[in-house]
Amino acid sequence: MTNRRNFLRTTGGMLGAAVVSKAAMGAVPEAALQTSPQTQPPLEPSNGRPYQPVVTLNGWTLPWRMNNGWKEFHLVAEPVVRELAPGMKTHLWGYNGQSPGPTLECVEGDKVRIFVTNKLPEATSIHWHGIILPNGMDGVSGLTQPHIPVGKTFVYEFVMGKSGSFMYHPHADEMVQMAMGMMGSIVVHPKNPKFMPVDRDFVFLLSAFMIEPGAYTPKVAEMLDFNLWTFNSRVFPGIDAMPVRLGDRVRVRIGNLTMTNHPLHIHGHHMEVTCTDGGWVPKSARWPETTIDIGVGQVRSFEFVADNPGDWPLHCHKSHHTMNAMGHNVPTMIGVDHRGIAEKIMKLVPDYMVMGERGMSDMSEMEMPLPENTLPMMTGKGPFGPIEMGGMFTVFKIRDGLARNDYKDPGWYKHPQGTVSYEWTGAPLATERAPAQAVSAPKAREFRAVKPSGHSGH
Ligand SMILES: [Cu+2]
Repeated sequence: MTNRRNFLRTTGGMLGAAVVSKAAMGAVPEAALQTSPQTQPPLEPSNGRPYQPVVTLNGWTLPWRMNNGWKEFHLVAEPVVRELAPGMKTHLWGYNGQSPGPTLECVEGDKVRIFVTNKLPEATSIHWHGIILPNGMDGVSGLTQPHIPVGKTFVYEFVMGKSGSFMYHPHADEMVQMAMGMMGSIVVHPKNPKFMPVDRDFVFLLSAFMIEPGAYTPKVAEMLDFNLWTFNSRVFPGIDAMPVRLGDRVRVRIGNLTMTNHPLHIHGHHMEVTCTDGGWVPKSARWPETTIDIGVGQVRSFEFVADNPGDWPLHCHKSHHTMNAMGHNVPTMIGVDHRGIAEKIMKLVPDYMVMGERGMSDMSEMEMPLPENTLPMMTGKGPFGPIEMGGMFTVFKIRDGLARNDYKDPGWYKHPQGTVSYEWTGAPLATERAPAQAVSAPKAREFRAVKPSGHSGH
């Protein structure tokens, strides 16, 4: 996929090996590589302080090595191919084979040394978003350091001072490099593993792309009109489900590197924001929510107790953000009877299809020829039929009896008898409506202002 002759590789199957030990002391550590877009199992720490590792949704954690008390990571900025969902591959820029890059996991107080090698066609740098560090390690090219030229490796050294969830992204030609998918998560675990413990801990980033139907590369100059809204550069149905054991305390850490806010909504549970990228929220300051708005450049971590079994969505509540590539100039055709017109057009264009006359649900089932490398607008199949979603949508699969570290998809929920919405098959229900008023002219029907009758006649 990419030219990486200078680096030894680890493959997806070898990621359990946490220590990159082959590189000689004093040399640059190996750059681990991941090409699978599937969620990788948590990377148990094999050295340093213990912690409960996170699971990166449709991603992975970067292995490290210990070197004289320093935790050493190696990030490689490079062009990557990312599958957004089965049926669509995109040409992005990322780190170590994927966009977003791997999650960096540390413990409060860790001394980290991060090697950053630039294999992009232009200069770059990395900003450690939310981490408090010496100014010269902040990664702002031109301001706090020279750009990392093409082909060169720079070293960042600092202490991960405060536990929480953070991000990393370029601070060089940011508009292009972030629009091309360059970003990653940083999780710093508390020194005391008993502080705010959870059973399942997920992390992912929000990003957005404008990729014209049939194209492979995002339009980097786009500002508002994105058509693919992603969790970790994946769209539903390509976003993995989050399996959760009944009764687990669950934490989800979400960072937003798009150009708009995203109100993330969960079903079946109440959650509380327990951490921001500024720090932990004191218990007395939390309140229950079902939707939390994640602003641009923010990280929010929420927690809930998974006490309600089932398949429960987690999705952005901006409805356009749960769609895949859609044309934004589609007129609303609801209620328009265009049977006669369709017949005439079909004489000229035999494949012509009329859309939207009864809503857009047809889109999720229709076998319409799409341009190559383009996903249907609404998709995903559930146990009861089409789910009619895309973009920022996934499901917590809360089940009794999962093993502690079991992240395998348990399949669809089997509802206990009598707990699923059902069709009314009894006698037709009489509908009482207000009696229609006799109105003579149609124009009077649409805009009728009724003035309050005053008492002036008395
Ligand atoms: Cu959204």
